[in-house]
Amino acid sequence: MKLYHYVHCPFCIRVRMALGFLNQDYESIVLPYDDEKTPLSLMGKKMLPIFSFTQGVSNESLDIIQRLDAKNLLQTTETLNNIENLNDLTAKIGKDVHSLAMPYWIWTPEFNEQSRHYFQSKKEIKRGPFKKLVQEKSKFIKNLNITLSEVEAKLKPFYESEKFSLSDIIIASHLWGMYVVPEFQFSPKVHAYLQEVAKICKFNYHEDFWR
Ligand SMILES: N[C@@H](CCC(=O)N[C@@H](CS)C(=O)NCC(=O)O)C(=O)O
Repeated sequence: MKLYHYVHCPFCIRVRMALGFLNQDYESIVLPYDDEKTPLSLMGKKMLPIFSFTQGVSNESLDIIQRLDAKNLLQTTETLNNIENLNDLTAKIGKDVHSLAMPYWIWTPEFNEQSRHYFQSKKEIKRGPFKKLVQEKSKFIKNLNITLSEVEAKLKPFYESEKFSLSDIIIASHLWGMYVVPEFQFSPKVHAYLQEVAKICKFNYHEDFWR
């Protein structure tokens, strides 16, 4: 089984965390962000993650996890029943996290000059110049902290539950990016939650990031 992914991508990270939790071996293939040919030839669109099962290929993170978690060890069924609320929450988190993290992600070893230029030009169409995003950092941090205080209030100790589930993977995947943003600090409770989730999923954000 093969996972084609981008190291920074929260949707790809969902799958990596689920694979870690489920102790599934797989081949990790990190694609350069400007490689259009590989995803187009595998799936007909330029979008990762792509997961190649022994039978069939999929490129929707939640479809991949649903198939991997056939025994529902991640409470995938229950999580997918509540997916609209989680999608709203991750969209809200993603808006601020991406504006804050993207200008830093492009300087990590995942990118070279060409892929950095490709990524930045593409993302600036939607979000505006990265320089401006960095200048407006405090606005995004303020918004994110409001959202995170709402998340924190729902940790029991996992998201709305005493039991770890796919919901935690979905939320944590969107938050790792903040660990590369200077001047940002998670509250002690959210930081402890993320570290616990990482342990459960045998996931090391920095190890892969700075490789
Ligand atoms: N709904 C998809 C979303 C995946 C997605 O948005 N992937 C982004 C990276 S984070 C992508 O491949 N973007 C390609 C591009 O914009 O060139 C999933 O959950 O897997």
